[in-house]
Amino acid sequence: MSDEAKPIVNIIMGSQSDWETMKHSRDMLQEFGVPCECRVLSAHRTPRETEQFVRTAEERGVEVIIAAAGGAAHLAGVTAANTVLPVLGVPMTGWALDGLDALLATVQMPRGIPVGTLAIGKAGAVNAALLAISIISATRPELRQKIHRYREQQAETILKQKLE
Ligand code: RP5
Repeated sequence: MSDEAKPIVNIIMGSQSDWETMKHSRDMLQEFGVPCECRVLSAHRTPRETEQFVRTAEERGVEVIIAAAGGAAHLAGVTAANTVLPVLGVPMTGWALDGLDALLATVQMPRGIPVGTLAIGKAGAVNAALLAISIISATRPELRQKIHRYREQQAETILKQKLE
């Protein structure tokens, strides 16, 4: 899979201020060679454009959408309401409640419209990409192999760590 190929994963975020965190998601997808498209789209500030982008994702060949937002974070929920694709929500740290607000807003979806919610901030951004890769690897054995190698390398790194 090359970066030139059609995006399989979309990463959307409520503001450009989320990019510093969400580029870790993009970087992880790139590391696995998974084509993605990243956009700033807000549930509040650009509701019509968000809906249009999400509603057309399936026909564009997208298989997973990662949605990141901070504060009263509705983006992942609104995204999930407009597509049957798996939606992975990443809560962003914020000005007053340090991401707890976004975590609760993203994770507490009422029954019927699921959002898979990751951790707040960078860990969530990285893990959203890894989870997206796991999901799409169900039909891509070469990607499954890469996940196995990634896990092995990660374990080797940990086992090599020395304490002073
Ligand atoms: C949310 O509000 C965004 O996802 C961002 O995390 C937060 C702050 O946005 P800015 O005021 O920095 O644009 O919609």
